[in-house]
Amino acid sequence: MHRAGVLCRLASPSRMASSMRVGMGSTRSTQSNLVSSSLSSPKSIRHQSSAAAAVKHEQFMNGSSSIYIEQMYESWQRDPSSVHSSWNAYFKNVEAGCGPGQAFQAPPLSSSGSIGQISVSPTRDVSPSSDAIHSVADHLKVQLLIRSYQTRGHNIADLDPLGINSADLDDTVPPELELSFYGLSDADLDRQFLLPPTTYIGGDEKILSLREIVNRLKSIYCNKTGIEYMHLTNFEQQEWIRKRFEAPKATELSHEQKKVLFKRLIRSTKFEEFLAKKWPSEKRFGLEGCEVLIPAIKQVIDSSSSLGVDSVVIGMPHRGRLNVLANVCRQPLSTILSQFSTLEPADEGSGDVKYHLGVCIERLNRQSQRNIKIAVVANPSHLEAVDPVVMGKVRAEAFYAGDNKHDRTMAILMHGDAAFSGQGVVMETFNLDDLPSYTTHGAIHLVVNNQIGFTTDPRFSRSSPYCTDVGRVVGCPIFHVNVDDPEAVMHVCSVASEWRKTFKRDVIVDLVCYRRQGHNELDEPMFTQPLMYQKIKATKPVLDIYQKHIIQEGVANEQYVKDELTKYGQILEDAYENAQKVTFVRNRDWLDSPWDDFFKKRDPLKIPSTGIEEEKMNHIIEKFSSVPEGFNLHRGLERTLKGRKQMQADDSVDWSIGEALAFGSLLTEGTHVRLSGQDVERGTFSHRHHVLHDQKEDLKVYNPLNDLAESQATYTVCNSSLSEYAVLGFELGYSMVDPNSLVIWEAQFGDFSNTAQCIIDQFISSGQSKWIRQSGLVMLLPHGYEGMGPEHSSARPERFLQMCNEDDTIDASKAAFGGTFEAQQLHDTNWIVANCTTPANIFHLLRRQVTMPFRKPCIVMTPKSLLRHPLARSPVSHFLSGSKFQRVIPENNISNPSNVQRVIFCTGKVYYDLVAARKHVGKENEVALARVEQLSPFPYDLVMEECTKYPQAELVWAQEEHKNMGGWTFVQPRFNSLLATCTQPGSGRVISYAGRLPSASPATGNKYTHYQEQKEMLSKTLDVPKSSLEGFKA
Ligand SMILES: Cc1ncc(C[n+]2csc(CCOP(=O)(O)OP(=O)(O)O)c2C)c(N)n1
Ligand SMILES: [Mg+2]
Repeated sequence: MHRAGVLCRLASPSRMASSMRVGMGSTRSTQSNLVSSSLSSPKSIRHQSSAAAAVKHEQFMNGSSSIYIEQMYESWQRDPSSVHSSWNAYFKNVEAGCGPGQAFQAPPLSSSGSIGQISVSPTRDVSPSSDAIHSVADHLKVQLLIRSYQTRGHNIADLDPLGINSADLDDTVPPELELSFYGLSDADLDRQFLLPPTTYIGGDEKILSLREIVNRLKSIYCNKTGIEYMHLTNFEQQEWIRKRFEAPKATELSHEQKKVLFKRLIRSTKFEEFLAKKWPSEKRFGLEGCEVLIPAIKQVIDSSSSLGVDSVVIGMPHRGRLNVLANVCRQPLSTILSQFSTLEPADEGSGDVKYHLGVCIERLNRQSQRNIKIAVVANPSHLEAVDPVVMGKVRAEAFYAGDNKHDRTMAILMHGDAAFSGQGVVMETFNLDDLPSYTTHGAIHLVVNNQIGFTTDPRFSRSSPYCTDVGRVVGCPIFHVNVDDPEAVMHVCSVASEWRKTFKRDVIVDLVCYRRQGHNELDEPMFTQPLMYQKIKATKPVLDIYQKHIIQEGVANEQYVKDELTKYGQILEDAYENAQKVTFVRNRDWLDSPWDDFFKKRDPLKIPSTGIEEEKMNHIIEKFSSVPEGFNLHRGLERTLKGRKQMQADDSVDWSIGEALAFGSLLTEGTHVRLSGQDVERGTFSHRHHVLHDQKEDLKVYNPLNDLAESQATYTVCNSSLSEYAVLGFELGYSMVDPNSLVIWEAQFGDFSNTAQCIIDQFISSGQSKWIRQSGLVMLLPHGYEGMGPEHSSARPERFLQMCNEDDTIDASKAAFGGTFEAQQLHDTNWIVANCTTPANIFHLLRRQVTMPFRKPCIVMTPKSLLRHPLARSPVSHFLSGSKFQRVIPENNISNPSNVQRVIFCTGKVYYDLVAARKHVGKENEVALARVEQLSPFPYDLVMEECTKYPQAELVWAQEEHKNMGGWTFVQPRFNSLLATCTQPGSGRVISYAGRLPSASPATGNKYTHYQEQKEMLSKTLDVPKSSLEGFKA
């Protein structure tokens, strides 16, 4: 076990006792082993040594003091002279066998209710001098005082540049920061104290006066930086932070660094000023009040770049975004400025407002002299929604770069104070932090904490002291810093970068600032925050403050300042002039994930075949049906694997094999496949079993699809945390990095996808249109009415269909069916919505995602009962070369189409119910059943073929979903416009509906009602009385 872990575990009296027992004469590492064994053995605890017992039962021992005393004790063990003589005496006495209260005696104290109420019984056998005892007690108190500053100093730090709000919403002074709490007073200030090993405030000095101790603690912990780190459960990490803030001069910058900082502040400030001057009535969500954000990000990037990072992905909200694009990413100023004019877009896409746009650039970092790629991910208004998308993108970038520990790839996430504490996706994203298949090994978070969210002040928008408290859950250190001290900001940013590099964990920099304007530049903040804005009006911009500071310090003179201001002013004017010459805007300039050459080699309107060679199929099924020698497989799974082989032999393979063949074939062709979601490794319905668990050895697993060939691509299948919003966002981000991949997110039940609605609406459905960003992400959504109640029946296909961009009418007389019709439809659609009924069809659909010459998200309603349905099988030939995805599966069993009186179109699992019911009522020659497997883009051409085959027949759309749900409202206008305009026989017909009535709830919770409704639907569809379905069971 890690030493730090042990120490933390000891931070309670009982654990302290254990450590003392085993620590006597033992090394730290053996100590840790012994500690765990002693903790697990009550007997051994009962027989602990008297030394430990003595300490454990001291009345002064509590959770806080124990860690100090342990430090002292360890130090004393190594070298008795390393601790004060009073401690030396105390530990000697303890080891000599003094019981609790006997090793020293503290003097009585005056203050009541304080921790200083140390009263012990008189000594018996040992009587050290009363001076020594006094001194031990006072040292102990001073150590506690130091620890209290380390723990709570931030509560009284000077964090608010306005001086009106306390950043932690509490303006009281924690009592443990007062001398009186320990029974100390001003009279003690000049007494000398040996510093404990848990502080670096002394530098080379081991002894300081109490006055100096308090002064130093105040300047470190209660000045413009508030450091929250004592919640970390790792002692080494705490020590690391202490060193970086407590050591004298730790936070100082060189003159050169100060000048760089000043120049960056000029850019940040003057950029906003310039926009305000040129476009006074445009919304831009300026950075005024937090201008230091630009130098802060740049400092994080510089430091990280020096530490080896070469790719940074940034997620950020509206505030200051243009400034970041201009001054951090160095998007050409004229390109940014041209966004303020009303110019026609010159390329595809519907575009987005300027403060949502992304960008991706690669350039030399001047400070580190290393190349660095910086991407800002485009995002919607929906605050924090981009967080998981950024994390997924970072994860994928590192994956493809082989940067497994994220040494070279990292995320920077920016947040507003209100959104950071208010939005649940923040927590969901943090929760991915340490999960093996999701971790990005730490992100750096920067909070623009302007102490307001639109018109709501923090006292009404959060219930926790700081807006950053969510980060404590995952053990982030949190650095709060007053933006009026830009040098302090630079220091925390450097420490944050170094922290991330060292510990590969998240870190938060809380920039406590203000918002000089209203929520946007057109808003009047005095309506709601009159006092705050009076104060803001009287507050000088940080550039003025810092300018004065560097001149006073002699870092720069007036002339230098003037020159720098003029230089940047000229840059802005030149850019403005250039922007006037721009005649169009290009959405492509704002692409955050460009796939430069990938599609250039492909015919844009050709969908290659998706069948595979028989040999490949045999190999995959062979692997998918076996485990390595010596692997202890569950008995039930032995049967499952055997069954897989048998299905192939019987020429009738099931869903799990169809899926495995799709993944396996892509993997062997070099395409990375990633399947993520809740319980996906086994599969919610236990059909998949892609990760087999040895029954005798913990964590020994076998993943057959990762064992297909040496040269295969990686298959990642990972059970996710119980989140939809963050995990779907993550997978979307992952899918944005390399088009040669199949990235799939599966919902436990399709219904649950609605907790990720923002990712679906704002990114997946509209992402390409807004940001010309393609994604081939697949969403697998279990769907189907099987009597499982309102929440486990419907994946809400109607919603996905309603968001399709396809026109719901067609002029069939003019449409050019055949040729490139199918490819063109796919090219134009915003996403594909499918509901497959055969293993072969899901196989082809998944493969088509990768063979298509472009990328489209694909939403698939997937089955539950069909996973085991004896008819939902495919013959081997349906997977082989020459076979392809069937957008419509026509009726194939009717020999004489003229007998057909009714053609039933349907989609998904209801098909099998209809097949069985049709047989039950003996209508196999009169009723034709056609399956629409791809609902969107709507297969007009194939649907027309089906209608034309039966020109006299009635056309019915059957569905098990309620009338206001399912596919009906989507297909109805399409069928009818097709039939109205086609010139083939049977034109002019309309399609009628057979299914459940409209409803507010997706499905009944009552099994009986479910069966009644299902029977009703079947009787309507087949046009038979309900009584004829008596005894029928689907
Ligand atoms: C999910 C979501 N809900 C509501 C809004 C509307 N909205 C836009 S900005 C804003 C206030 C944000 O405050 P904060 O996070 O502190 O950022 P600031 O604007 O202060 O920089 C709100 C409520 C939004 N954009 N996203
Ligand atoms: Mg805010």
